[in-house]
Amino acid sequence: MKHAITAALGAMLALSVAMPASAQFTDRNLRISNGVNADHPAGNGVSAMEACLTEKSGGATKITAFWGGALGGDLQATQALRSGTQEMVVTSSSPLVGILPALGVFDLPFLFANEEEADAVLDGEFGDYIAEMLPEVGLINLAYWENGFRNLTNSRNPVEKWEDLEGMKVRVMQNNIFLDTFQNMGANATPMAFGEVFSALETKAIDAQENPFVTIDTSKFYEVQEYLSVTRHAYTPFLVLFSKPIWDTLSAEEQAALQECAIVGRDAQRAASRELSEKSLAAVTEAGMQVNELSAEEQARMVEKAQVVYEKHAADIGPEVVERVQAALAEIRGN
Ligand code: TK8
Repeated sequence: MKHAITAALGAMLALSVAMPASAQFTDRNLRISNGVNADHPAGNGVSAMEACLTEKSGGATKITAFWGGALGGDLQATQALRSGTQEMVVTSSSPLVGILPALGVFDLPFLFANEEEADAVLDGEFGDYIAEMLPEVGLINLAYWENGFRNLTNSRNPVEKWEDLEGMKVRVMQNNIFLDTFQNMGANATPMAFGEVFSALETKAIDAQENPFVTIDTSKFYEVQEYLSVTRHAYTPFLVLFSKPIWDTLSAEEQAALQECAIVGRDAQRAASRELSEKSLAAVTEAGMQVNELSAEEQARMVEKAQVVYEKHAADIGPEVVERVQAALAEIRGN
């Protein structure tokens, strides 16, 4: 008897020594979705994350990505995460303000001046502070990736000052802060899911939309839009979200691998986004879009015009949230 136990223990010990790290990983296929196409830098991020997961899990953790809104838009996919029917989504924060109003902070017009500020705020304490609010609504934020600075395109006229928006039918994300930002400048803003934008532009149901250069390029908006005005009116991040109900069934090793690999993905994704941004601008110009920068003076007038949106929405976002982001930015800017 004693002998048998010793033998069994010995066998177990041998087994645990021989066991690869992947023993902590169950075979899983994680579905991740996004509204943009696979050639968007989000694709680079997912590929890098996947390679990292393959290595850490010994091949047990797999990702299947769905592009072009194949699993529904940002909001629909995020709701699927909350109910535990989909594992992951790369989503703009903007359509999720109905789920977590604090996310509206990223929709405040002209909040970030450049990528360095966005990175410092998102990867710093403020980003953690927002991420800590998400489990309560059934979501885990693994990392902030880049969507980028948003610019306006339209089929009507160049926008060189905010008055040029008068009566323009502009598609905005499903978000009241964006809606007010454009209404306040005289536009006729319409909230719409991303998946409907191309055909709404094509049929001229709307005149305009706003997105970063890479999206204007990879979603082929240049085919149905004439003018591109470099407004840089908002930097809305991507959240890389994981379903909380599914997260709670993962091993600690699986959770740690996902967190680490989302950061590996982030670095690849941001690098790709920044590299592609200028190339995309060149590509859409080449494709025939008429591009205009705003003069420094008109840019300043637009920023000034947008200030009322801060006052109007601070209460909804949460005054403390707005104060905290402004404090973080003041620190970065050294004032
Ligand atoms: C992609 C979206 C999109 C966003 C928008 O899923 O809706 O305009 O910028 O690119 O997140």
